[in-house]
Amino acid sequence: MAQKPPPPTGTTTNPAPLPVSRRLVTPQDNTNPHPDSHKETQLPKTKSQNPTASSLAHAMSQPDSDAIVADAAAAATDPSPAPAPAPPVVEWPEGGALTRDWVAGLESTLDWCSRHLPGDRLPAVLPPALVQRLVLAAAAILHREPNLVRVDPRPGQAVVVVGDVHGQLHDVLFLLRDAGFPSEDRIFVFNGDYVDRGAWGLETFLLLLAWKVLLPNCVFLLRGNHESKYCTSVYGFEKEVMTKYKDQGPQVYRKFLRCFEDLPLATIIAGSVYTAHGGVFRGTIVVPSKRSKKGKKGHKFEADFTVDPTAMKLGSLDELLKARRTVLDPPWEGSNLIPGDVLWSDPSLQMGLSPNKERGIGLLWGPDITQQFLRTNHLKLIIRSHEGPDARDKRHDLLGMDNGYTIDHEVECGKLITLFSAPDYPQFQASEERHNNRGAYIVLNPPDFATPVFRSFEAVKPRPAAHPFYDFEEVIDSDEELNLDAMDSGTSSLS
Ligand SMILES: [Mn+2]
Repeated sequence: MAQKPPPPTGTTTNPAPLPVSRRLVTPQDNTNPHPDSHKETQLPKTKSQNPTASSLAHAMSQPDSDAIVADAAAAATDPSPAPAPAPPVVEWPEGGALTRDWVAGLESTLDWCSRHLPGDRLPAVLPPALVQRLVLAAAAILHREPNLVRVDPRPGQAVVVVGDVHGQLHDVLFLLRDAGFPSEDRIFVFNGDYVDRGAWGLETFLLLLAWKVLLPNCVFLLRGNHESKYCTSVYGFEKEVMTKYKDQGPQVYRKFLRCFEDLPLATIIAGSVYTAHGGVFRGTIVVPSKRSKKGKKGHKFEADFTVDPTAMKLGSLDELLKARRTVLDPPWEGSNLIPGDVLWSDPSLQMGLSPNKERGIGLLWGPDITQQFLRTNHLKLIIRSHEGPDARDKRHDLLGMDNGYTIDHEVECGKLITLFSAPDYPQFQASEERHNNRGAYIVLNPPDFATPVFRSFEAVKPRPAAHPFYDFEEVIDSDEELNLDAMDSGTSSLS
């Protein structure tokens, strides 16, 4: 049961060669980010596109050499060459409902801003009122979802599962495009950790929220441990929002925190695949009440067992559904432990359930627990995220995250997979030596959805220049150790 899983290369589909769409994110290309756009995400014809940009795009889409020569000549005589025109201020669409064109426009605007605009000038293009309206619209939808969302694809729909993205906007743009964008054909399930570490957490999360509002039944956004007050105060997102939105920052940040509380915790896809950021969770311990110590006739008797608060059993899906997820920081003590377990736990090759001492919150669980969880719930796969190449460097029992995923447990009923979607992570590193990891996403295809197709991808390079929003040299060791005193345990204190 505890056998070491085979190396990933032997068990995966080789990632396809990078498609033409890589051009989406190369700097010289940003005037027309969708030259060969997927039909559902065609950008509206922009009025502001200058002749150089459109002829360049034309040349890039036409392999014919005469066309390139002709366009190059036209460009040479163009008196107003290159610099990309600033996008218009983003406004909520007339009529109130988001459209595909609007989301595609937002996407290219965010991409443009990340390349050409200092962060603190973002409000000129993305007004704080617009940001708050989008966050609130998404939060209203997320709030109505249960802790455990049942994702039931319609006939023909495939499901794309995505792991941590950590504010690496350009890699997310690439991933969405490479995987085919959310649509009637394609559901997306994101496993959390949208913000922190990377320089564009706000842009990344907003874009995903826009997709959620546009297609609430095709896009599912789960909570990661970084969608919390504590993590965002240490790993950059809070400072990012304050830097970009200045006076309006506190108000905008509060809206984001509220939205984090509304993010659901887990999905079950097509009845057979469980996904969550960290993983499985412990059951609620029921302490017998005084009343239950009385016999039927009211005679007191000594309970013939004692409850060991450290004894842990695997939780049920019913318990997961009943947990209270509206907490700024999932508590590591008390009676509401399920959210912290789901968001912070890690697999291990040691059998059983034990406290996750490295992290100070959540669990470690072994292959026997994976088997028990799959069998009890009639599942075939667990897809969790949460461990990047840095975390895996310290886990000597588990495989490295070089390809963006690992198969950690293979048991009778199925597999446990870790999926990480931020390539070349973290964006800011203190040492010259980078992990140079690839990111990955998983495609689950009908009819059974239980045979994952892995797609690994390289980071989009070069990344636009950006400043970190946290002291990355001091917090090298990511979230492995919590400062429990700094965490806001218990209920939301937001007004
Ligand atoms: Mn995480």
